Amino acid sequence: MLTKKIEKALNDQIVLEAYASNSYLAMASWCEGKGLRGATKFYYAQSDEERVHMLKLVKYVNASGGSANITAVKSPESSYKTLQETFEAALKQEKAVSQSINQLVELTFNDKDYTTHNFLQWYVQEQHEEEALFRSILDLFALADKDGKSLIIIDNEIMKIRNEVEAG
Ligand code: OFO
Repeated sequence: MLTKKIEKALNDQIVLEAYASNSYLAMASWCEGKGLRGATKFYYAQSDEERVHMLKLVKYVNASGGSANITAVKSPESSYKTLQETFEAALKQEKAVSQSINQLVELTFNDKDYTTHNFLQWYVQEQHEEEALFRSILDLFALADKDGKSLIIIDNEIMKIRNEVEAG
């Protein structure tokens, strides 16, 4: 059974995951409009993953005697100047989500809710992987500066990275 405090914190996290999903959807749409096939595929898939993260929380809250609230989510940023800017914004967003997960973990530990604490470990690991993924893509842009690689090469690399993620 969730305490009211933890139920609220989990509901806040549901909103964050929904926002992350919408935000990647907006980035996918922006990339699609620019003909960037790799980044389009990457962000559509990322948006789907964030929706799965949201659903896991919704189901956990409901299965734990709480009520998952589905609320309005603020509009995501939808205009960018460059592809690199989308990945910088994405990494910033992932860092904010990681911080929120860490606060949730701390809250469940302090309240001795070890079931939720255990449930959240999956998110801790996921955030670690996602931050690393976005950093590795931003590294490509740093390389491009030095070697003069074109945007299309970076986009192909992003397609390969996404395919590797899907292949596990
Ligand atoms: Fe939900 O995994 Fe990142 O944000």
